[in-house]
Amino acid sequence: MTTSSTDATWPPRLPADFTWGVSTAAYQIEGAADEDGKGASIWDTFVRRPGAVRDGHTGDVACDHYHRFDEDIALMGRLGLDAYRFSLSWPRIVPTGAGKVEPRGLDFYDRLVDALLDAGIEPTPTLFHWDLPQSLEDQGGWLNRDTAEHFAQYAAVVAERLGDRVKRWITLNEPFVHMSFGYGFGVHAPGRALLLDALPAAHHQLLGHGLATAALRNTVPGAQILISNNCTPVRLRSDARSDEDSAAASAYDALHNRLFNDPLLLGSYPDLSAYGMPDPSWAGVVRDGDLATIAAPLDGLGVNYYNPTWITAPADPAAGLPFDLAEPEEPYERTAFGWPVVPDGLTAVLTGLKARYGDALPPVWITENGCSQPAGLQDQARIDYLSGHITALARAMAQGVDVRGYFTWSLLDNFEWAEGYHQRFGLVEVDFATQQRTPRASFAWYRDLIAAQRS
Ligand code: IFM
Repeated sequence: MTTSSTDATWPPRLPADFTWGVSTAAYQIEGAADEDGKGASIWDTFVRRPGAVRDGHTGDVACDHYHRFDEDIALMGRLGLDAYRFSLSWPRIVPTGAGKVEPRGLDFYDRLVDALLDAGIEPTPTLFHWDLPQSLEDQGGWLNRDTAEHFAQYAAVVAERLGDRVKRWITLNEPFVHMSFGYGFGVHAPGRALLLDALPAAHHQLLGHGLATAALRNTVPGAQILISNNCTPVRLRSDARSDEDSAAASAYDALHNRLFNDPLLLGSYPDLSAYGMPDPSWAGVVRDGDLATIAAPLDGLGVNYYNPTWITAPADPAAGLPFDLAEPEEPYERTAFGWPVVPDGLTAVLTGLKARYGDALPPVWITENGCSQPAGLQDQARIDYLSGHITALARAMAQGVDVRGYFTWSLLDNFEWAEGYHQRFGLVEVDFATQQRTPRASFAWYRDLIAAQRS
């Protein structure tokens, strides 16, 4: 196996039944945005807003995976994957989000699941990866409690159709990012800049998770149910350690990490007093019984990790948020996106989860980790990124964290939200003009790593 990892512990020896996978999402790869009865999603709408996405890129065609999934599964077969994490497009299955089901949408996922199983790859669908049906957004989206109920009904529909073959399910992808980027700052769909008034979108997503979990358990005997949270270790600059800075870091941790992990694993919300919560509006959002629904037992916690977040006290405390985002002073390597490469942040996230939740922490799955790098087939920087992070997760396992699987983001270069096609996360390069797929050096590296783990 070729790797340039300088870590003496490379390659780590992970358990024989450790799951190796890749991750994708529907809007980022499928294309076929208006095909076979699919309804519009908030991303179909948002990409048409002038200036919303770099260079006006859209996911209309993306990787054309809808028509080329056989070719993509063949690539997965060459990698020797155990599992494939993808997302189901809610508006492809229930075009207006509630009510009438589109059989052609279900047929697509039926074919995809069968093809994966034929290739010996375990399908691991995510029910919601940010492409809310536009009709539901027109009624308030995740700010409207009814969306949680509709989500559970949609979960029941897909469980009924796929549950005889799909056993591992992920309800939501990164509800923090959807709440903050989509409803808080408006840089993702649905493009609403509500700041703290976005908080109900957190609760309603979590409620939707809890209701969908019940629906899946009713329909799929032995279902394994996860949720994928974006987790970040919160760090202070070494030159900024005042009490105010520490308070700001704690407030950020509460918003990014604990707002989503505590209700799932402890059945309570963290202290949000730095945000003026609870206030009457929040109290009206969280109703009796909701937290018990949200805290229904999970079979696994999905962790998506990319980098730590540096925080300082707000320069202007009256400006609205109790923290400012900061830059680290350390000269970390950066991905093409500009994100610092900090593998030990993954060890910190995992051991931090164990320290906070103890026995309440179910087995953990790294459901996303990867990096954007410049176009080109020789992507040694990606190999270094991945080997560093896999070493970091092995270190957390050595410290007692039960990690069951690792899914690289991503199989293919794809539509990277507000960045359009400018950020390339793929083990496989995609020429978007021809749809030609060409495996990169990291593809062979990941294939060899998986084979070596099994030998
Ligand atoms: O592409 C995204 C994905 O949709 C969610 N997690 C982070 C990835 C990289 O930004």
